[in-house]
Amino acid sequence: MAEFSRTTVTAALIYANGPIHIGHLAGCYLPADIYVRFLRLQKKDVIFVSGTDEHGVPITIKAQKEGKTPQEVVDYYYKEIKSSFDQFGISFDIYGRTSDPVHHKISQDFFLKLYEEGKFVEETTMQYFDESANQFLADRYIVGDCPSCKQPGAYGDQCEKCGTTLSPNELVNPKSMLSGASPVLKPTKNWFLPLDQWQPALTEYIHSHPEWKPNVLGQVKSWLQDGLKPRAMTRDLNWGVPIPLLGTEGKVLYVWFDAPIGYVSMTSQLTPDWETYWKAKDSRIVHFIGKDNIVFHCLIFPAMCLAHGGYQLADQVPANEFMNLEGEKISTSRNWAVWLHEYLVDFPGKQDVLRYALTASSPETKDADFTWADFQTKNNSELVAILGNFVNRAFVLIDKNFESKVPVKAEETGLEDELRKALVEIPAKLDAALANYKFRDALVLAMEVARIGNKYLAEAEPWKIIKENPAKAGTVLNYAIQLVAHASIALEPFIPFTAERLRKALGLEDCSWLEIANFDLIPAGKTLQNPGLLFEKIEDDVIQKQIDKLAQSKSSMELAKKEIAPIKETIEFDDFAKMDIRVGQIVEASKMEKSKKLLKLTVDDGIRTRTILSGIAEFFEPEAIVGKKISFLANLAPRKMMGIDSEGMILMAEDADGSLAFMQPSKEVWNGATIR
Ligand code: B3M
Ligand code: ZN
Repeated sequence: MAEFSRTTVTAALIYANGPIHIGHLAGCYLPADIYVRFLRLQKKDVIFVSGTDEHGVPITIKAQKEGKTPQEVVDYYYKEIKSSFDQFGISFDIYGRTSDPVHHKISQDFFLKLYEEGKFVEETTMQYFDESANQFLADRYIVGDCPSCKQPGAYGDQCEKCGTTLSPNELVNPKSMLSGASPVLKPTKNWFLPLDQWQPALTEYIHSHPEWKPNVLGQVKSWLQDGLKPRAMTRDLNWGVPIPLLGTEGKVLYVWFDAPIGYVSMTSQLTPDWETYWKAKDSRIVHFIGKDNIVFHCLIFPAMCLAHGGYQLADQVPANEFMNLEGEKISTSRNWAVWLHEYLVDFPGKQDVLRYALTASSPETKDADFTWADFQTKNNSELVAILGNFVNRAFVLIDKNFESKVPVKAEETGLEDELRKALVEIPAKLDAALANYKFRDALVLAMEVARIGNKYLAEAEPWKIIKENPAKAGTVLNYAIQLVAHASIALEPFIPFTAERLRKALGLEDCSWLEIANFDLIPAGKTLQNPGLLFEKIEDDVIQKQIDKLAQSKSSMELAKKEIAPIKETIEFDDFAKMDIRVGQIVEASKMEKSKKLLKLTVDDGIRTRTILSGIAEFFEPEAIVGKKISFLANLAPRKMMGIDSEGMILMAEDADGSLAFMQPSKEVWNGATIR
């Protein structure tokens, strides 16, 4: 491997359209952070760059759903996402945003250079257009059946069921996400990057990296095998980086064009030396991403960089597979997720526990599964029982018997040779695992330090020998403290909050990775500050609460899936016109004796008041609905119920859970207004 002078580590720019969950953390941010912390401990020159992706259809769709502007959506989630990352100790050197003017400028310059050098193909193509919304339907604005797996619900850019990358024109039965209507084709001009022309160079690039993970190479090679096609780098949309050319109103750069340039623009906000980190031959670039972003980082962005010239291509793209939750795919829409902001409320101060559990079952080579039971076991049987127990015993015994000062090494117990032998093997192995992006293995190796310590104390039993041979007990505790120090370094990348507490307790504030090679890190006589219990047991009821929370998501989903009644048989307009539906106002309401269901309402219909009996008593208190504007069928033949004439029918919507809602006018209208 070539020698590199510096490393640029990026973690995917997540869309700023929702909060983050454990899948995001496990998929890309945690491994990236572990890797960066490892390099920093080695005193390597490294920068860690990430931020939010604030463009593209995912943002505008969210904005439409929430009745907000795209800017409002990204402003809100940028803050929320950044704060979650901060609290979990994801130690970015810069966390930027693609809506930043600096980013707009750098991506426009990138585009212009390609444009001026004739690297794009301008093409007018027929694109789907929603006539009622007056908008072209790029990417996720269009859904249909996947041409590959035939399943419905595939998006214009990708089928999430089978993973195939698509273009809108390939969808079978396309429908607009905006109106549900079948879209029409309309001509529009866009700029395409002829990926086909870059295929030979990309093939060579990929073949020069046989060390990449099989899951990454697999996807990339299958793309190359299918043959790359030109891909539009612009979109007919009004949210994004404007195309820096005249006469392109209503068009922006494709979000996957500007987003990876975001890594560069964010670097430029971090250091005036930004070009070195991206262009110097001795700079190494590593992209941490999830598996759904592989093609963009391994083929499309490299093609852009080759077309532009001057940029280094990524040396590694250690993409992870997905983290599932309790055996099912994490899903935002189904609320099947563990949200970081909720975890922080439910488990305050326990960020390291989640970091630990997620790393221990990281989806490095295949999809993995997070379960609450496993989380509890990882905490109780490993963090508490091994690391916490070992550290606590060492500090408490030194507090009690040696006035909190590290005792000197004197007579040994006979166990020390084996201990040293076991420890000596760890640094090189740990180094290799981390350098090769094997974070699960690395965590096991780092924990091995604590395991060795725990076993040593259990076998040497200093609490027993302290009476008759304090010097020997002192030796054991000196060894134990050295092991605590080693653990604090080895575990730093994984559980940095705990590691910091340990280093503070030991007074080992500035330490580097290489020191792990010397055994004695803490001199005898040094005063220690007992850090207290590092971890606490997590009880069953706490875990049960989380499981119940998920069960609730599931049951509300099931309710929502409750069958939607089929549409009734077609009627003529005349049939509809026979119904006289009006706006009225409830002026009185009371319970009907002997009826659980019925309320007796007096409704002002604009002409007079009339009595309507309505089966809504289970859902509304009479006092609460007096004064409400409602819709009712005014010309329904009167019906006698429980001795009272009911003159009409209140219109109600029935929700998935069976609850009812009044149909109310969206603005104040007069009583008696007709509804048609
Ligand atoms: N925003 C997709 C995602 O959040 C996209 C990543 C961009 S990385 C340059 O998964
Ligand atoms: Zn499919």
